[in-house]
Amino acid sequence: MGDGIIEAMIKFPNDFLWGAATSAYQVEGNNSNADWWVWEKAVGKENSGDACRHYEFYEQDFDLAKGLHHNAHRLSVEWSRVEPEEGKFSQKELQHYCDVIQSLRRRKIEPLVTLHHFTNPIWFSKKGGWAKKENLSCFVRFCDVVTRALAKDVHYWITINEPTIYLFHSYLSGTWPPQSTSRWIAKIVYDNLATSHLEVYRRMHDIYKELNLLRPSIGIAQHVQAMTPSTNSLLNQFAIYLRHKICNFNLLDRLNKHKAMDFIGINYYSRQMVDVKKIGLFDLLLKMGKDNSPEIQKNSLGWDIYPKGLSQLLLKVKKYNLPVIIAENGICTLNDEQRWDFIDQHLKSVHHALAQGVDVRGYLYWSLLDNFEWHQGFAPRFGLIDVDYKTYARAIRKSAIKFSEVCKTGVLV
Ligand code: GCO
Repeated sequence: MGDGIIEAMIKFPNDFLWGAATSAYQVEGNNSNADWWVWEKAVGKENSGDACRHYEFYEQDFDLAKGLHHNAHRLSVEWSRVEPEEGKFSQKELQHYCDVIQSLRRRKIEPLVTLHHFTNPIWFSKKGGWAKKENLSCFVRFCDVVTRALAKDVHYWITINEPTIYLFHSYLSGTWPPQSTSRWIAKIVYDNLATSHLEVYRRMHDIYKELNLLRPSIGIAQHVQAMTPSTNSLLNQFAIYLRHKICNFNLLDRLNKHKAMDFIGINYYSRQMVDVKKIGLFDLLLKMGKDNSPEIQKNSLGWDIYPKGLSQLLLKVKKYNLPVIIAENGICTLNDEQRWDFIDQHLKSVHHALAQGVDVRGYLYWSLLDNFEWHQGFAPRFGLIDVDYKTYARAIRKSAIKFSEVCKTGVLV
């Protein structure tokens, strides 16, 4: 009987992490030593500029998060700030991130720190970036420095955000810098990203031991997509099998084999409608159909909203037998009721997975603030908090208030 009642009122575990996620380049502003900074100007994309001026306003932003009952917050350390020139670390910028973490701690908000979130220092890209194996030691050194600086106040770390998405946009589709489209290079980059995680994971654990600190929890944030077939053809079924294996789970399988994850960060937004008519790698892995049926809602970028896909994927992740944190889940929309509906439906989906025994430890909405959505600029509005890009005024959305009730009580009504 008890279980039935708990299920009906949708109660999350007591120590659940509740909050939102951001990344440095998207919110801080003026990350002028990053490769993206140069690239967005060179290609004439909307510039990130001052972004949300979160670099200056982080205290106020964390006050807002605290007021919304968040007990966790995900942020990233901008490599190009901390190491603007190769081998020269800025004490001032390291101190800035120490201050940021302290300011979360003072508010009793658990920080989750990402070490790489899509951007690189200009000097790193000039050396060939992730395509050169000999460059990996640069990233490892940066992680070493940041770990030593923040270790005593940080328990949760994410080494690399969405390696497969970074790989896809930067090294396959050619949408993001360095706009490479060579499959050969992409394979090298993929291996280099995986190798870096393994190396950094080990080093970070060693540093914590050396500093006599409690064992940290180190993971990766993996972007996963649900898949539904346009028809139940064998080809569609085969494509779905391949896409799960290659795009969603290959990296996790690989890192898990090395026992190099203490938790799995899951970033979930949407599903793919799989519509394959021809055999061929491109069609099998990338061919998409469109679902224009009225019951499928879309966000303002046209991505399908598919809440049950989240629990389907969480059930697949159960095989790793590791704690899971939803490191990103969110919607860009100008309709705030749609935002709340999205959060509500996805939380129900997370709860469904919890009830099936998936060890989900937290949910971080993407994002705390409206922010710079990469090549899409500032138009997509993902924030719990609206940002006026003329005055930088923040306005809490109604969806944020509704979400804050769940953060406060752990109950979804
Ligand atoms: C990603 C990133 C974020 C995005 C968010 C919305 O998933 O691509 O982690 O930087 O802004 O996902 O697209």
